[in-house]
Formats: sequence, C-alpha cells, structure tokens
Amino acid sequence: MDKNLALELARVTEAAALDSGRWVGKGDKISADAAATEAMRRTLGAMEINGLVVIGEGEMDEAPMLYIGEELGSGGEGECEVDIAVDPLEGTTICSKGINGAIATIAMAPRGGFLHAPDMYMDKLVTGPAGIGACDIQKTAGENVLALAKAKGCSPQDLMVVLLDRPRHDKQIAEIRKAGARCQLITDGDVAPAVASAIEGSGVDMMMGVGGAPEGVLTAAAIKCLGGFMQGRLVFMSEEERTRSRKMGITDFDKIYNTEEMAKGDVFFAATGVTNGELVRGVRYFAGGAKTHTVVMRSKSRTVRFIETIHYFDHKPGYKAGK
Ligand code: VTB
Ligand code: MG
Ligand code: MG
Repeated sequence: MDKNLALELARVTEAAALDSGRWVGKGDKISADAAATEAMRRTLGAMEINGLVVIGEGEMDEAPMLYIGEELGSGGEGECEVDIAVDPLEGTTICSKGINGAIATIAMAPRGGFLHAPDMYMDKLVTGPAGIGACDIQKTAGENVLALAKAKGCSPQDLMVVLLDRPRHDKQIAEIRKAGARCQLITDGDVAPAVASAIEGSGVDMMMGVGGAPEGVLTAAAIKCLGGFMQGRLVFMSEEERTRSRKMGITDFDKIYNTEEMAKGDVFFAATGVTNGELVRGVRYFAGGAKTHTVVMRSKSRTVRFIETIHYFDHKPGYKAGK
C-alpha cells in the first residue's frame, strides 16, 4: 500500500463534503446523499488503483453508484488491489437538518481486508487504547464504564459515553448514569463519535450500542489506526438477514469481532466534516470557496493527520461558488 493513498483519500472525502455541504439544513437527505456519492465516485475513479467496493451504497436498494461490487480507479496493470468501504454521507438526516455529526467517510484495505458486513445492525463497543483488556461487549454497560474509568485512572464522572438515542438503549443509558458517567445521546451518525472516542481530549470516551454494521467496519478501520479498542457483534432481526449474511460469507452468527477481524492489513481511513462534530468541523463556505476539516490515518505507520484545507472554487473545475 502506497502511503500517499492517505492524501488521495482526503481529497475524496473533501470532495464529498464540499458537495453535500451545500445541502446542510435543506431538509432533503436524498439530494445530500446523492451529491456526496457522486463526488466520491468521481474522485475515486481518478485514483490509480484497482479498487473494489465491499461496503457501499445500497445492498438493499439498487444503488446506481458505489454499490457493492463496483470496480473503481484507473485499474492499470500492476496497480494496487484494494478493497473500499464507503459511507459518502454518514448521517444523511442530520445533514438535512443541519445538526452536528455528519461526515463524508471512506476506508481502504488490501484486497480481502474488510469484513463484508451486510446492511443490518451491529452491537458495538468502542473506546481508546485504555479499553483494551478492560472493556468487553459481554459486560454490562455499567461494568464497562467502571472498567474504562479504572483503566484511564479517572472518575466515571469524567467519562462521556455516546449512544444513539433509541429506546433499545434505555437500559444501557440508565446503567451508564447509575455508574456515574455522562451520556451524549445522538439522533444519528455513530461513526464520528466512535472514532473520536479513541482520541484523547476529544470530549467523548466511549461509544456503545446498536447501529449499522457497515458503519461498524468503517469505524474499525479508524480504530485500528488509532490503536483503540473495538468489538462488534451482528444483530440478526430476521431469518432473511441470516440468509443474506450467509451469502456474504458469515457462518458464525454469535461471533464477536475485534478490530483486526473487521479491518485486516495496512488500512487507511479518512473523514471530512459536513456538519460540526467532536471529530472534525463541518464545511465553512466563503465568497468563492470553502474550508474543510479532515482526519486521515494509516494503520501501518499509525499516523493521524488533521488537515484543514482551503479550496478556491475558481481554480477547481467542477466546483461552483455560491450563487
Ligand atoms: C445506524 C447508525 C448510523 O443510522 O445505522 C443508524 O450506525 C440507523 O439506525 O450512523 P436506526 O435504524 O435505529 O435509525 C445512522 O445513524 C446514520 O446512517
Ligand atoms: Mg450512506
Ligand atoms: Mg450511514
């Protein structure tokens, strides 16, 4: 894997954020998602790779682009064979409402590196490096909070735990509060706060609960680069989901996946903020251009870069200044 893939991926998520950023607060999540997806596909197509989308748009609906199985990149002989996981706009609803936490995100691994997670639920537990050997998805939420506080040498009161605000998490939320920690209940978009929980000083320490499995794999790529802790377990809601999972190569339905089992080899991860969040800031437009904030990382070197980029649209074909 070429280390410069990192910068190229930053360009890809920047493009997706710049285009979907125009749809922030417009109440139209479909258009926001389409804008991100088109921009991501255009920029990925220009990369000198033999890319294969393994986590993509529309396993369930027939997506026109960035669908699972789509081949991307110039595909020249001898070019790097990579697997691609994308969520062009993670948090379409929050983007459409202008709420915090929407990102454009992508991850890349050597061929075969990613768990082919079906579009279904995954129970997840994510923390920074301190959680390794301390936290476990088989423990209760309260036990995990206390274990993380102990491992971090802090009080449970110092901890902020992120969960999707759903009735299915009521028990966990009550336990977390009882253990003395604080909760941040988000309406959508668990990738950005999960990744932030592995960055000391981000303001969040742990993400837990049931969210998207594809999002779980993207999270795992980032957590590997950050040396953090993650476990995920698929949550089957129907026989249909079991059938679909079997087709994607999943045989053990109770398996608890660790970071490495979801993202193998030298993986890359990039995310650009569409709206503000703990991980990255959202797109800020100005006369003739915009500023973006991106995090891009690579597991082999464990380099984590935060990139603030100024884009001048007059000099970029395909970008338009505000009308
Ligand atoms: C999850 C979460 C995502 O959608 O997939 C969620 O991981 C859907 O969950 O970040 P519900 O069925 O409970 O709404 C997101 O929040 C956004 O894609
Ligand atoms: Mg999406
Ligand atoms: Mg998503």
